Amino acid sequence: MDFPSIHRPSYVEINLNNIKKNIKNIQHHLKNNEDIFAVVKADAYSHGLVEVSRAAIESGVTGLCVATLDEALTLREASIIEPILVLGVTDAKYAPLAAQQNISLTVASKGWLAFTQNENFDGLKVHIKIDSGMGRIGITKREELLEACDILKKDSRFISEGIFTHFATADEPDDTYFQYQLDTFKKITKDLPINFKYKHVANSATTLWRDDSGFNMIRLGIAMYGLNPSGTAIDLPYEIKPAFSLQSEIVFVKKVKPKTKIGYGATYEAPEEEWIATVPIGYADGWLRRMQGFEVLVDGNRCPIVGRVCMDQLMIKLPGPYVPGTKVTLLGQNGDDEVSIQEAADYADTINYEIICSLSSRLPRIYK
Ligand code: PMH
Repeated sequence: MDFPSIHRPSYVEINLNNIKKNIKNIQHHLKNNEDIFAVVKADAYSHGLVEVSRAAIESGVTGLCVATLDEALTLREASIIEPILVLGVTDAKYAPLAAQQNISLTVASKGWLAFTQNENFDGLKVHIKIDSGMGRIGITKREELLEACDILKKDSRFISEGIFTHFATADEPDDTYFQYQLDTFKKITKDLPINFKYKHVANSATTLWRDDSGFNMIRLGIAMYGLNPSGTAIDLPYEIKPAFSLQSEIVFVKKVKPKTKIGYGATYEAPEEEWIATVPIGYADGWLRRMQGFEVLVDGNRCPIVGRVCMDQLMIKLPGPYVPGTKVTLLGQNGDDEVSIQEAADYADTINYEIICSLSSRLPRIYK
């Protein structure tokens, strides 16, 4: 359900210019001049599906990747005509809808092709998915792949557009398993009876750090949003800039006496007289309960979140009296300081992807 709370001062701010610059910069560094498909699944990693897709297309990407047919249909409804690939498994009964909307689907097994036998469609573009070691979806055996190719060749309802795989460890310093997957993919796809327009393997990490020569398309996700796919494990080879910040405002301030308790469970007790502010954002917005104790920025000052994060509100300790309406930055720059998405991810013991994807549609997305 998508009903942002716009009469509340909490919002996500998206700098589309940074996304555009990141794409241009990454494109500039491509060694094989691959086509870029921007990965805009999950509401463009929470940045806004349609807005990011338009910005990415303006920056020269060739196509878009989504996770579900619905995400693809939303893009078509927004008059986006570029190629779209659905990366996940789509029920074969929707093959006619996908074909009619010129949406490319993933073929993850020979069996899926059989399921389409009774469906009435024409000109469905497909990409065969090879499971080279991710263990998620895809064909693992050369025999099954050859049979799938055979069906695709004979059945004129299909347009064989691509063949691809996905790496499980391209973001790790040790490249042993990456090489194993790459070799496996090359081996299984050697001398196929179909000449696919696109052979693609690269996610952001592969694009940034690995040699994937021999392929002609990349699926660019997290790096386009300016975040390091490895977290902090591998340094970025060139600069990319985050586009995402999370802002709110103080809506309530009080000076509390020593020993005053704050929040559910009364887990925080003010050791001395303190200024405590309430900020209207909580775990229902995706600002997780485990962010208790993490810091937000007020007027360039780091202020700890005290007491438990509630569903819609949280409390912070101020360095002094600030008035309601004062800006609170939960992610991003404020004054001379910055709370990075990576810092939040490290605190929450997760990855930067999850911090942003968790932020719910109750938070309006505002574009710069
Ligand atoms: N291709 C596929 C098949 C993917 O699943 C993803 C991201 C990408 C490309 C882009 O990866 P990047 O953002 O690292 O560039 N998929 C996921 C996922 O399923 N969980 O986290 C990222």
